[in-house]
Amino acid sequence: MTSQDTLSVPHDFICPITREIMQNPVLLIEDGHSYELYAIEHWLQSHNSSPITNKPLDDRRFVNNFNLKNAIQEYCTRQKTILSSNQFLTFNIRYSRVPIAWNNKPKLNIRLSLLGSSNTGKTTLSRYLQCGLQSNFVHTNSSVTIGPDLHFFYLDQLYDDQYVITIQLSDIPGMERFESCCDSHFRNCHGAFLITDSTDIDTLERIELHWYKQLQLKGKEHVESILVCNKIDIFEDNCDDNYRKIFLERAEYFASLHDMPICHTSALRGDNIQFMFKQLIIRILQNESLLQQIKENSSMYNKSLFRSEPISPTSSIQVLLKSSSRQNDYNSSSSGDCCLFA
Ligand SMILES: Nc1nc2c(ncn2[C@@H]2O[C@H](COP(=O)(O)OP(=O)(O)O)[C@@H](O)[C@H]2O)c(=O)[nH]1
Ligand SMILES: [Mg+2]
Repeated sequence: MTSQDTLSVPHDFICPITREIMQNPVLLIEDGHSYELYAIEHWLQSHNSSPITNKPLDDRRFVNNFNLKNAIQEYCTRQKTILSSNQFLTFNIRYSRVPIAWNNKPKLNIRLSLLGSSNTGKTTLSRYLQCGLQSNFVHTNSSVTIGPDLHFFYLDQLYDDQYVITIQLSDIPGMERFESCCDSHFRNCHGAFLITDSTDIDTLERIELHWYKQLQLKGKEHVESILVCNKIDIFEDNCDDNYRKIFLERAEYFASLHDMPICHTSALRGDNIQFMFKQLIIRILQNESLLQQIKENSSMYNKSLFRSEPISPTSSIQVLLKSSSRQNDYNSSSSGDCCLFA
């Protein structure tokens, strides 16, 4: 730690002589204060007084202060974790294979679902993440989602300096007649995006009355969610003030009632899409019981699925492969990677 870091550390952890965090604190018996070992030794070579009170010393003995040393070590470890997680927070979401250099690292697999009525923009949001704004693919290929579509991403920063975070995103059909095939996605997901079309208040009502309830009923106990108000571009330009006020008040009420953030997105313009994913992922990683489950699932998963040779393509992986030429344009840094994740 640099001396700049000492500005916010507890006063007792700083040596009165060196003004730095102590590594080997010793207690000078007579004045009752602790000092860095080498500093007090050096001081006593030329002084016969306490460095703090300046009073003459009758007893120049000192002893190790083990309690203080443990407290300082704990503090430094905590600080290190915070610093490394801040570095982690700069992550971007990549739609490609995990880099070859990370093949042997432990993986944590987070499962996310896009939930909401048809036509709210779920598929477009997911496609935006895959392709960015670079291609017309985002808007021209939109068709009704029939079965759950799976897409696989990873984060380009290691979590806790060691884990590769992989993301499995399920794009669930909004039509209720297809819902029965989606129960396992409700059951398994760690986080859900509750998607509304902000120009259509009925889609917010469907979140309140149906999608959120289904998630509570069928999903994990600690599942995290975010309310997404999509199509904010039309909302801003084409909806009248009165409608906007009613929609926003109702959305904010629902979100605060269930303690979830709101995210306003435009899949057309690309507004806030990386941000909404990042927010949900961070909430999941900060949720201790979810993180524990993810670690437990992933340790089995790492053993069975992560191998250096590619896994034989399933239908969902074929979806990924079909758009690989575009994804390579978007994630040019991913060239030369070799391991598929599922
Ligand atoms: N203006 C605008 N149109 C959008 C936006 N998101 C999606 N759409 C359009 O809304 C329609 C339905 O989108 P889609 O992703 O298929 O919805 P899904 O049924 O929820 O998967 C498509 O025509 C999209 O191009 C958006 O943010 N703004
Ligand atoms: Mg769809």
